Amino acid sequence: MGLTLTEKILKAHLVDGEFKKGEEIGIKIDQTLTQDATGTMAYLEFEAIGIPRVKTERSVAYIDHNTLQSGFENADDHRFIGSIAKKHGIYFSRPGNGICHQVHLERFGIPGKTLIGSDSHTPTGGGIGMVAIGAGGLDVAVAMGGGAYYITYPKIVKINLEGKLSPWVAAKDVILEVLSRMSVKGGVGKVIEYCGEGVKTLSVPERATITNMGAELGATTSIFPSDEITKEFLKAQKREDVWVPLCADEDAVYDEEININLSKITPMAACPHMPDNVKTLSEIGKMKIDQVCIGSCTNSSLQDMMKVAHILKGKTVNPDVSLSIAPGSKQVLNMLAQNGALSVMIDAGARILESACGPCIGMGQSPNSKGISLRTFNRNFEGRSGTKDAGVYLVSPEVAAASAISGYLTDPRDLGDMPEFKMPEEFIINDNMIVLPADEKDMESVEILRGPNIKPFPKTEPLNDKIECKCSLKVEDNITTDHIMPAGAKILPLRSNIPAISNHCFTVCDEEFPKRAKEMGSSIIVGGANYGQGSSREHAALAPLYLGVKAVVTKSFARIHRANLVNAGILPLSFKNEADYNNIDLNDELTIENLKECINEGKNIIITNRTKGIEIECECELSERARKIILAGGLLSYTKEQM
Ligand code: MIC
Ligand code: SF4
Repeated sequence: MGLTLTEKILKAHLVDGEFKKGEEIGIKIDQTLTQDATGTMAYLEFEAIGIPRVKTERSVAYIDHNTLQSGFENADDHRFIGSIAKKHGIYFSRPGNGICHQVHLERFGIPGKTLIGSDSHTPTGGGIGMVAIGAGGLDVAVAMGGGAYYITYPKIVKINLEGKLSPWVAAKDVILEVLSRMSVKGGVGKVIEYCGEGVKTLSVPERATITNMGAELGATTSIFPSDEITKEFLKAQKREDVWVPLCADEDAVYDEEININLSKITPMAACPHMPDNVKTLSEIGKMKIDQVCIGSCTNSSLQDMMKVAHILKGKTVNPDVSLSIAPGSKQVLNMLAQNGALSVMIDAGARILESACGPCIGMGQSPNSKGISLRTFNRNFEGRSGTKDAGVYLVSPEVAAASAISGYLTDPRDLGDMPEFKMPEEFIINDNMIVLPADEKDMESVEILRGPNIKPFPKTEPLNDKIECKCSLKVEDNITTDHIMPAGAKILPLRSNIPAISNHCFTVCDEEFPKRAKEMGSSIIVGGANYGQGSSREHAALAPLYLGVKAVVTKSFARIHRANLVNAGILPLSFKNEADYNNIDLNDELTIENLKECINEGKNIIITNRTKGIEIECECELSERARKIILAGGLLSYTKEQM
């Protein structure tokens, strides 16, 4: 029986477990990446593990999220990360060099290699045939130290692409189509593999847009084959030597198959407030807009920017619209500067932003009250833009640019003939914003520069046999990590300070939660389905840990967040019977007993609701390794125990 591409790469990296569907497998990690908003914590954890030099083939620390430096905190974090990278063998991508996923694809990604990153959009690397997975900072720290990364052997979904996209229809529309079919929880436990003739019609940046936004499906990752198009891209990056051809075996067996005819796709938008709330532009109809933001790790490649420049050429941004553009990397920005496209954008009235995440994570450019904002980004969760009542629509760069001119949601197909956008034969290569680590012999002398806002990892303790506490919060389905641990310009500078950031935990849902949880001392949270979807931020587990949360009981979890809860030593419990969601309310008194026995023997766990006088059965599916982590009180304690 043949293997899928994902299986081939996973098998070649297997270091622990049985290579069987549904089993937990440990894979060797070749490369890691971190960004600054999750990086400080990841490097504090790496320090705590105590390994002097990274054991990966390549580890890169990017600065791209917290670039709005309205106080000393972010700059201190950048300096800390720069110094720790230098000491421990990590490449350091300085602020200004670009968004981690865009730069990693350009300069470091290698087909057939494994990559984990402390950012949920790490699957961007699947665009060149890597198995690239988003993970919590602690998992990345362990992988930097040479430890395996553990996943459940995924189900593999084949998306068979036929035909070719029509003019003005974009890769963004392809992933929006996939989202509308599979939903934001349809990818949990799965890897999405793109196959078929249509693959050959898509460039590397287009493939990367699609794998990037596979994160919004909840998928473990997404991957394209490595073919002649991948080779040309790497050649233009002067990295042809790392190319290898890779594809699935002809007789590979998939768990699911989906057919998509590219020629039938039309321009679409994900409507507020979920990436799977997808409608065609004609379904949405005429809609006046206030803002357009172009950029983010999903759509900030040179190809995207050239299409935008073409549409803006000789025009003026509509007087009622604010247009911002953030090219994804220094390479992209520099090429736009050299070929004149940047001048076209400036001339049209675009507000050019630095090559960073920016508005995507609420770092500036929050829309006006009740504003309608079209964004080429990947997430439109309520409030993420920084304006709670704004309506954010996720669209392609083509739709975004055309609408910025007209002032209304506009179908770019109305623009007439689309010129051909060719990939350059050579990108401008200048890695002068990547600082190399110190040589091994000089490591000792590198001083780690710590700012006053950088506080240690919160204390954990081994699992108690009995939990007796109240329910401190009850939330509904599809709670995102942006609800649990909001981002934005005001809160992001506290990412290195868990005691301070925990005061903002869940405040989007309930202003009183941090105070209440602290007063309760220990507590349990109740959630709905797909709890913790979205980002990889382990702060969404570390802040509850700091606030005394012992267990989270839900209908179901998103993958990375569940792993982060286990890593933090918080019990992830699922209602055996979903209807029991209705049997726990805020402030109910709850007891769980015999925990150690239940965890050790894989038995279901009974929550006694003393307020209502009922018993609720919960499942706690944990691998052998996850059980040990929970019993030890989290991955950090477990890793130290192992050493
Ligand atoms: C995001 O897009 O939500 C982020 C900000 O990049 C996060 C990481 C973080 O919260 O720092 C992600 O996607 O993992
Ligand atoms: Fe940055 Fe937005 Fe991409 Fe997250 S999704 S890495 S915030 S650009």
